[in-house]
Amino acid sequence: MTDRRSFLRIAIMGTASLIVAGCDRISQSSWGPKVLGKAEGLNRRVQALLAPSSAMAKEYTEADISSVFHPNGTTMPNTPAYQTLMANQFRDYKLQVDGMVSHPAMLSIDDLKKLDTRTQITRHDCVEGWSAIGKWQGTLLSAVLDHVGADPQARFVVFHCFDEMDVDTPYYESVDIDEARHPQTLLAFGLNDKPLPVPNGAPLRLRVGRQLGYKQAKYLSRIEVVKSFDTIGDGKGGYWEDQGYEWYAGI
Ligand SMILES: Nc1nc2c(c(=O)[nH]1)N[C@H]1C(S)=C(S)[C@@H](COP(=O)(O)O)O[C@H]1N2
Ligand SMILES: [Mo]
Repeated sequence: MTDRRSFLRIAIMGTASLIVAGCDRISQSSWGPKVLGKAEGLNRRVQALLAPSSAMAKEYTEADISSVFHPNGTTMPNTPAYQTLMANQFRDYKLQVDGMVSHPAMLSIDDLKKLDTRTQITRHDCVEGWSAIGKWQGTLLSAVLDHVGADPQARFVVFHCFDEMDVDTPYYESVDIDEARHPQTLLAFGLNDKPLPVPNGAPLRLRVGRQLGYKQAKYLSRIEVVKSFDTIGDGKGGYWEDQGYEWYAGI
């Protein structure tokens, strides 16, 4: 089983790295979305066999923590809303939580700290071919979903970010409810025992232990509980997915 598992994993990662050259726009070329589309079907089917929804991502020790957690993608959102919050050290920050919930809420970092929190040392893998191990501290997303009374009929959680990739196109991502309620899925406010630094997504970002780098949305402004993401962005569930990346980015 172990051999078969690692063989499949290598096969998947090989396919993924051949066709996904990085967090750039190569996938906008005409062959990109087509090839990715095929690989996604395979990846999702194989992944479903390998990783039941309760499988845990590997956790590491303090000794494994990378000395520098390389920042990538946006490292300083340039929107006025973000700049204003940053100027006041995010004291006025509130995460908006809405969509299919019975009690929409605006949650400060202190509010989030009062819900169930967790610290975990996990590895981040970017499709550009680098990894880093960090110690994340955050609130369980499942605790937030319970707090706002998420509708059991909902299927996805969408993460809206402060940074714009193009004019009026903020970064966004999504995960399904299983991934959202997984015990290693955090809204992280701390990295390596310090408040989350701006380059890594201050004041709050998503950490999903079992997914690739681009799923780990930084600079969260709002999370939205939905039944489908048809009306969000171009309807593929994330900024990079709209450019042709896979929505299911399991590692
Ligand atoms: N809001 C936002 N989230 C984002 C990105 C981004 O550009 N904007 N880049 C993604 C990518 S491709 C990676 S690899 C990770 C990088 O996280 P880091 O800066 O902490 O290394 O953030 C992801 N989340
Ligand atoms: Mo990435």
